[in-house]
Amino acid sequence: MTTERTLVLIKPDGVARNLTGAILARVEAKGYTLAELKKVEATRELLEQHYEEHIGKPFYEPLVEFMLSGPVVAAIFEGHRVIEGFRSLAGTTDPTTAAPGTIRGDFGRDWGLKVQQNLVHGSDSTDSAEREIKIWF
Ligand code: DAT
Ligand code: MG
Repeated sequence: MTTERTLVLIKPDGVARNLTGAILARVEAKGYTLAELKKVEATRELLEQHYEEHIGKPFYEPLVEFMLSGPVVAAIFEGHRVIEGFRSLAGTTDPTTAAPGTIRGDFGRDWGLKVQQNLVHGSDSTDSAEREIKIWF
């Protein structure tokens, strides 16, 4: 069995709404192991690297502004197929339509079409996980 790592971020909305513990508990309950954890004030430079694939898209600036609006909690979780598994726990990008039972589906609120306020980030491949972990840790 191969063990994978993923980067999980609790975004500023999740931290501000005191959902950090509830979100981390769901990931642990699924059976994944918390390897690293810290609270971070992101910088524009860090976010530019993290969201490099989205530079130039219409939602890029609002996304970066949102991620600078408060502290973020960064975690590394480990486990078999944790990258796919965490994204399944998180639910689809838009909290309004994310399935009930998922983090975004259960805790996401519609703040007026601000899709970026979707509580969590999870890496989407082994390559992006290793790239993102280097950026945040
Ligand atoms: P995900 O976080 O589900 O991997 P993504 O990588 O496509 O989604 O986008 C990164 C973040 O950017 C996402 O969590 C929220 C924001 N975002 C994506 N698409 C958006 C859109 N159409 N409008 C506003 N924000 C968006
Ligand atoms: Mg993504």
